[in-house]
Amino acid sequence: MKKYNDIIFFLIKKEEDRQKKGIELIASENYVSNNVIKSIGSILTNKYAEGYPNKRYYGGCNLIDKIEEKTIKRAKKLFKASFANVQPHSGSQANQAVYLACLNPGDKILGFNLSHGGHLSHGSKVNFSGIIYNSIFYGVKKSNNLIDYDQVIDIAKKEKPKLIICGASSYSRDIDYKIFRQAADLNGSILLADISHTAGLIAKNLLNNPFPYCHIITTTTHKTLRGPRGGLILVGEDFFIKKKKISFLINKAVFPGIQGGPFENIIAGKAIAFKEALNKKYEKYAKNIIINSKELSKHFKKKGYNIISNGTDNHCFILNLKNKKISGKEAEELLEKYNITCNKNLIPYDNKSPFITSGIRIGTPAITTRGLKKKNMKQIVNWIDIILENRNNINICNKIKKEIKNFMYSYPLFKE
Ligand code: DSN
Repeated sequence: MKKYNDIIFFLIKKEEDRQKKGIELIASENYVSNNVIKSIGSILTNKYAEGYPNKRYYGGCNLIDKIEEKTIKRAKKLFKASFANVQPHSGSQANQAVYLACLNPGDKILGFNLSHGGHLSHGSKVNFSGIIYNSIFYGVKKSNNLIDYDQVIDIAKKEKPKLIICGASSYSRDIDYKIFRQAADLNGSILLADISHTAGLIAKNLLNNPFPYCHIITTTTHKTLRGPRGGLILVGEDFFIKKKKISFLINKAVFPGIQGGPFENIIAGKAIAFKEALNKKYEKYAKNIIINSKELSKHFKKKGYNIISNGTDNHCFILNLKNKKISGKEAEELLEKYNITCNKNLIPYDNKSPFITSGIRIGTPAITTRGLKKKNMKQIVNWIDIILENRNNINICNKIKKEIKNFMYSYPLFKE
C-alpha cells in the first residue's frame, strides 16, 4: 500500500491482479487494448462538448469535432449504417434514446422476457422501459428454449405494439430478424435490434445481420466489440416518423433529450475499438470466440451438464445446474473463490428467484482475447467440474486455484 499515494490506486492494482490470474467467463466482459485504455484515460475527459460536431454549445471543440466525426465514420463503416450516434453512455441509454425518439409515454412495446434471455431495458417492469411504456413480452418455447416466433407474430397481431425489440443478453442462438420484421410489418411497428452482446460477431458476418430488417440497432461497445464501456445507435436507412427523419429524432433524443455533455475520451476509445474491429486480426478473434464457445459447451455436455437450448451459435450459453444440485448463486460464489468468474443466471421458466437462479452464464469473449484456443476449453471444463464436484474439499479446490493462476499468468492481459 505504501508505494501508492491513494488507496484507489492500490485497489486498481489489486483489481489488475485479479483480472490477470482469473479465468473470466462473464459473457458481457472483455479486455480492451492498450490504445483503448490510452484514449479513455486521456485529457479528452477535460472537455465539455454538449451538442454535435460543428453545432456545440461550448468553444474549443474544433479537435473534439474531428474525433467525434471520425468515430461516427468508423461506426458507419463497421456496421454498414447510414447514421450513427456515438454519444450514448451505455446500452440502456442508447435504448432510452430510441424510445424517446420513437414513442410517447404509455405506448406499447414488445420485448424479450428478461427471464428468458432479454434485458432490463427491453420493458422490464422495474426498469424505466417498463415504467414509462406499456411493455408486453414474448419468450422461448418450453420444449426447446428457442425464441417462440409464432408467439411473436401472434402477440404482434393482437397487441399492435408501436415498437418491437429483438436482441438478448443471455440467449445462445442466432436470431431470425426476418420473422421479427414480418411481425413488425403487421402493424407498422418500429423494429429495434439491441445487439449489445453480439455486435462484434455481427460486424464480422458471423451471425445474422439485423439490417436491412431492423429499422434501428443499438449496442454497447464493450462486450464482443472490445471497446470502452459505452453505447451506440445505428440506422440502416433513414426513415421518417411524423415527417421528421429518424436520424434527427435520435440525435435530439440523445442530446438534449437524455444526456448532457458527451464523454469525448470514451468516444475516442470507441473510434480506436472500431478501427481494431475493422481489421482482419479482429475477424480471427471473433471467429475464435464462437469456436471456443462451441467447444466449451461440447465438453460441458460430455461431463453431463445441461445446456439451455442444447448448445450455442454465439459467444455464450447458459448451464442449467438443476441436475448438479447447486444453485447459480452458489456456483458463482464457489467458482469465484478459485479464480473463475461467471454470473448466476435465470434459466427459462426458472422456479428460483433472480438472486438465487438455477443457472450460470458462460461466455468466451474475454478468454479469447487472452489468447485461449479451442485446445484449452476441455481443461477449463475439467477445472470447473472438479471445483463443483469437490466443493467441500478445500485441498483439491486450492490446488486447482493455483493451477488456474499459473496457467492464466502465461496469457498476459496487455498485448498491444
Ligand atoms: N449487464 C449486461 C450483461 O451482463 O449482459 C447487460 O446489461
